[in-house]
Amino acid sequence: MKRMELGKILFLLICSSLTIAGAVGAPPTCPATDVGGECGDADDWKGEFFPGIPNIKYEGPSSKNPLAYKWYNAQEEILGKKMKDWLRFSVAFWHTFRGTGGDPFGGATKFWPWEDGTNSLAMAKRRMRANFEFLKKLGVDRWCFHDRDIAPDGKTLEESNANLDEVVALAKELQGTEIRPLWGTAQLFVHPRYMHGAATSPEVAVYAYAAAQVKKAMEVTHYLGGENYVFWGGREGYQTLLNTDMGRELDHLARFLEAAVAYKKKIGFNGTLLIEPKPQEPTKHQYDWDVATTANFLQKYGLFGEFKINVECNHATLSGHSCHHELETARLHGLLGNIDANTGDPQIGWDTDQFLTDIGEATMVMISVVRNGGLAPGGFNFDAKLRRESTDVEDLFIAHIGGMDTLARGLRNVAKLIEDGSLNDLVKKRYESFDTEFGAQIEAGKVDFESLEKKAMAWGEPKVPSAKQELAEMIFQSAL
Ligand code: XLS
Ligand code: NI
Ligand code: NI
Repeated sequence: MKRMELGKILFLLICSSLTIAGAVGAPPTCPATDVGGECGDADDWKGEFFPGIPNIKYEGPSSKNPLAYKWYNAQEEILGKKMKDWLRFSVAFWHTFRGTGGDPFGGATKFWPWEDGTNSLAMAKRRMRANFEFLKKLGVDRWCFHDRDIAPDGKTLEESNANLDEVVALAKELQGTEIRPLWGTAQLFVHPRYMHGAATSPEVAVYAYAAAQVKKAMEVTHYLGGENYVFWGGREGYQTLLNTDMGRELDHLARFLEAAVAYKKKIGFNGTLLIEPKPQEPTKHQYDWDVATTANFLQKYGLFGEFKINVECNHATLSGHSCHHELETARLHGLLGNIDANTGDPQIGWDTDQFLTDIGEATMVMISVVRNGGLAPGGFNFDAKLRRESTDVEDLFIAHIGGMDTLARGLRNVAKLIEDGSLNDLVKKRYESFDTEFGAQIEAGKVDFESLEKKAMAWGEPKVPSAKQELAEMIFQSAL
């Protein structure tokens, strides 16, 4: 099977598993550690969901304890800010609590002890309790969710909204004063009604349904104290242009986003609206292809200033860019709002959503974040999942600890690079010919072609210096 075909099928399977998680495969009939030993009311869980897992603490780089931070020390100050304020980590509910490990060739591999094999409302509440115990043990005070990961779809929109309200009320109680959503979003890609898109569906009834879902998802995000709201256009794109009026679909998408801006203001939600680009998967071509395409879309429709961008590293590589490129492009446009922290696999051509473990990559990511002065009110959302073969509850912790330590290490490396200063000097030196009177005039837009021609003739053939690329790489490596 061709790589991309396999990728698409895999993605669809992952997406469908978002709503039917627990119903796939053969889950255990009763939770392993259920004190009463009964599977009646799923909100009956007694005791800890993660017995034996301690609160995760910083132990420093020499620690060999897999359940400890080696580089992430929340309260430590680096470059004038606490690590926790640079990094603002968040757990993605869908991967951590709804991921099944399914792939195109096999069903679920993960059967967490608290799952009863249903997608009931009671099960949704129990899962929410597990989420908050997980966050507290990890020492992370932000989480991200889709409406339909946290509460089951009902038979009608009213019923779905009521389900959501019930779970959200519990989440609000469990959040306490410390924990908040980094962002919320609406799942507009799993249900078959969205097969042609949501805001870009040719069916007006689907457009309306999607709007109603976003309206509700914005309300609950606001109610929970969410700091941002995300639009990922999972099916806002096309499979073939032969049946698609692309101009009309883009206009519809812009109208939809305009209405979201108006509603945000109406309900007094002060969070940032974020668009998350992705070039393809599940559609052949998605409209929010990459940061530059999204920036142009916002500009064209007069939406600049109302939205920022959520850069996902694995989406960056799918669009043929590095994550660093996407972050820098967003930053230069004043659009860098949040990062979906994950990574792809160099040999697999789809969105594998792995936890970032590459220190060099993390250092480049953190270069952009530091240049941006941080991400707040955005942060780092672990849009990342355990691989199919990782099936212990403990692996959920190990994966997050690894991802957090990698980014923390990236931050420490940026501090080293800044302190050393030689990479900065190298870049500055490359452009020093513009640090002249004439160069400054060019940069100020005061030099016309005639004066440039005069200079070119006076100067003769330019002497072109080396780019010092290998030296730049050597300096960078020495900080890792
Ligand atoms: C899928 C996206 C999705 C968004 C939220 O590829 O990354 O998970 O982050 O809808
Ligand atoms: Ni994402
Ligand atoms: Ni993704």
